[in-house]
Amino acid sequence: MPATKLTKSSSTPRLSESPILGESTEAFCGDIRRHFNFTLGRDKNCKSAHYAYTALALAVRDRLMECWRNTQSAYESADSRKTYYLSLEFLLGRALSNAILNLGVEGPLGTALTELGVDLEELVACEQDAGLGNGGLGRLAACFIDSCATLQLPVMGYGLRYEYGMFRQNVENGFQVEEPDHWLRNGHVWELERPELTLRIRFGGRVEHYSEQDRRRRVRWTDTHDVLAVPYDVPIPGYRNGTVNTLRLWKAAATDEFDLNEFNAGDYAESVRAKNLAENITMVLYPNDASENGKELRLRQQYFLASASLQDVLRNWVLKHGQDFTEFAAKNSFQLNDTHPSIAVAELMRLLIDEHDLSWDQAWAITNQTMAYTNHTLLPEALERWPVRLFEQMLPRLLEIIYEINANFLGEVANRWPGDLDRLARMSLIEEGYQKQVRMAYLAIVGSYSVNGVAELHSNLLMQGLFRDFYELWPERFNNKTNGITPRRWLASCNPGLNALITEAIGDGWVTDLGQLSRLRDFAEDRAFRERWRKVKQENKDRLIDFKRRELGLEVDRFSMFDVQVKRIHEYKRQLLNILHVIHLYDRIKRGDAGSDWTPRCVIFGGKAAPGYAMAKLIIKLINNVATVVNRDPALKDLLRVAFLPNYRVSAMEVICPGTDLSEQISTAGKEASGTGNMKFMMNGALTIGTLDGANIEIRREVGAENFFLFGLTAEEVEATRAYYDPTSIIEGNDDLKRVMNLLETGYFNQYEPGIFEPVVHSVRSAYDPWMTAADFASYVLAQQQAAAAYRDQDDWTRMSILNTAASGQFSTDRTISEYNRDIWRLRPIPARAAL
Ligand code: 26Q
Repeated sequence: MPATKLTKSSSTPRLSESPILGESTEAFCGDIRRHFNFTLGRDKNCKSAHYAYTALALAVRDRLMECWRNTQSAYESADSRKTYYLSLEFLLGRALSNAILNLGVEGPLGTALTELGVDLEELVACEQDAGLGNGGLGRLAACFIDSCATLQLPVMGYGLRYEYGMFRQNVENGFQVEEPDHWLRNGHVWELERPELTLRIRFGGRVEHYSEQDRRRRVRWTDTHDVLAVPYDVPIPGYRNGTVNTLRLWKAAATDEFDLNEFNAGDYAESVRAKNLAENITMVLYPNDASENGKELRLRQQYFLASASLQDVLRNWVLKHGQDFTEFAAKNSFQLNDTHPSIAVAELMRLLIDEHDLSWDQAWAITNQTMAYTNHTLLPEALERWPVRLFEQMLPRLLEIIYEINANFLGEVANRWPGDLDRLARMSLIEEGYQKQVRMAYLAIVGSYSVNGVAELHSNLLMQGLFRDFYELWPERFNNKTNGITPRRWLASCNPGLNALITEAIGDGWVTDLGQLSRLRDFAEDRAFRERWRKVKQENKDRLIDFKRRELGLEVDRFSMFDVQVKRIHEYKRQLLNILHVIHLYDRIKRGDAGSDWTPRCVIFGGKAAPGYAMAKLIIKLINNVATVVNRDPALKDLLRVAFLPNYRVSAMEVICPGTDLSEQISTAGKEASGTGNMKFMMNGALTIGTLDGANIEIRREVGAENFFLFGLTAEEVEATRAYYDPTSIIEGNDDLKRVMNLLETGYFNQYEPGIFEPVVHSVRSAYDPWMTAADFASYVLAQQQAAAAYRDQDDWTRMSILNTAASGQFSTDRTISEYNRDIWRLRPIPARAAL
């Protein structure tokens, strides 16, 4: 009997006919019970919340499946243009509450859970964060695909399914200690393995050139060591619109040949080694977020993602259109999330030429009309370069192609600027020197029709600085797309109190049209509304206090100003400047300078340091040592508290940003490309203290200078000051800073750990301090005083808080994605519809 007969006794196969799932309380109750009892095989003796979570997640997932199928079939029959977002990182966080919100089933589901006697919040907390990213760039990718689904755009994400995500951070004796994040250990209900779509990725080997009877030159890449790419699909629901898009994550698996060939030859150990080498590719996320580290395995990951994703797209193309690629560029585009997947430029050329028989010129025209590149950093140390030698060994055919792209490109440059040899050397895709290297950013620019930065200042600095030569050659390629955040996760879901209050005031249209928040401006003038707003903020602060108590055992005054800096730990972000200010506050209290008008503060830090970044780790240690001294001093009780929250992650930010009063965005001007944490705080009604850097500039413009605490040198002033920067005389000339440095230099915060903070002190005193911490200290202290004074007038502070939320409409990724779509992708929205 054929398997398809299993469902219904009919002569036509009916297996794929799916029942419509109800969204009533009864339907949810029944399904959650069924999953608990039958899918998971649990009974009343099972006390673990984990299984209740899984049963609930499966019931919610069932409801996504139907929309998922309908969306894909709508895309299929529209035969529309599509975009593929290629990223080594998707920092998704938790999926359950987001799915519930986007499906719009909180009502019946809530009642069902009450009937079943389980607590939704407790179950939500059972889910491990999907930490498949480092920070801003990875979270941006997650917000982007949320907005694409909400805007019903046919966009698919392609990434890697790391076995271990971002490491877990513990703090021991003030030091960061990393622990592996085995996030899949208890199973992962939000993915579907698609083994039937497995692809083969080649590495190593050698290249043969030969001619066939038709005398066309052909290329054979042989003797390769192949790895399989197995896709896992994750559903990405839009907001209450029936659309569910796909995020496809690749897992590396060894081919059978490994086992057979080597095993038959009798070298068992060698065969296992080879198998491991293959499966290592997607074992772990690289945990550095700002410096390239040149590891061979990282290049393997990048090529693995690029090749698998492109092969997947080309396979679907050929299924539909055969080998006719005339319409390919009209129907497809690829957005490269930084240079990490930029080897895709060369890989698309290889696939089109070697596997699909196109000429060089045809292939180049397609590549150049389908690739688009987003840059996320100005730091020169973060620009990816790979040794030519590594390419020769790992990807010999791709190196040939890169050389040919470079030869053609340099021809174009020479034509435009005859005789300008310096320019040729500057712009070459190959950096000459003791060890030749491929410049990946240049490969991405040359291969793309669009190059963008992520905030206005950042895009301008790219055009005037880092990519100036390329901007002169192709000004039309360059554009700005200021980042955003999804208001579903970062307001509607993480801040239920504010969500309800805003919705009561202006209706719920803001969730998909965030500009409507501007209607809150009028409410800022309404005293009763302000009182309610303040109450919600206080409840959110109490939630944050609970979180701190749970994670840290720290008690704080619920009325103190919550002053928060959470982000990756990096010198350019200047957590050091913040802690210097904390030491200054401590010093003022101790010297009796805390009068009756003192504003009590709780200064909260959180963030991970790259495991190999010694200075960043030392800054964590300094924060913790200062916290110990401050928090145990009874003279400071309720005037000042300091907390380092360990293991900062997406789900922590969902509790932190609603409970924050003051948002610290204090990078050295010109260094933070955009920032997105700044937007999360603003949207949740925090005020910002910040420099004119990244998107801070646009935030300040939107909310008005009078509602933003500005300090510090501008990007231009930073560069102009460098040549004669003299921190020693700045310290000498500023009594506050002098006293702070003295406490540090006399080992006040490290009495039993002599000398450990010397590198920190040295960096502040260095004339070559790239981050110019001392230069901005005085104006930072002043801005902090203004913030403290403003906070004392709670009613007026609340007015400014409302104005911040009201002005945050620009910073929705719905706006960002609409701009990507208008200027770069040019996709038509496709409403999901039920399959016939
Ligand atoms: C590169 C090579 C080898 C290993 C790792 C890396 C690597 C990985 C991640 C380099 C950089 C990153 C991440 C960068 C990042 O998160 N940048 C941030 O992007 C945000 C979104 O655009 C901006 O808001 C931030 O300003 C920017 O710092």
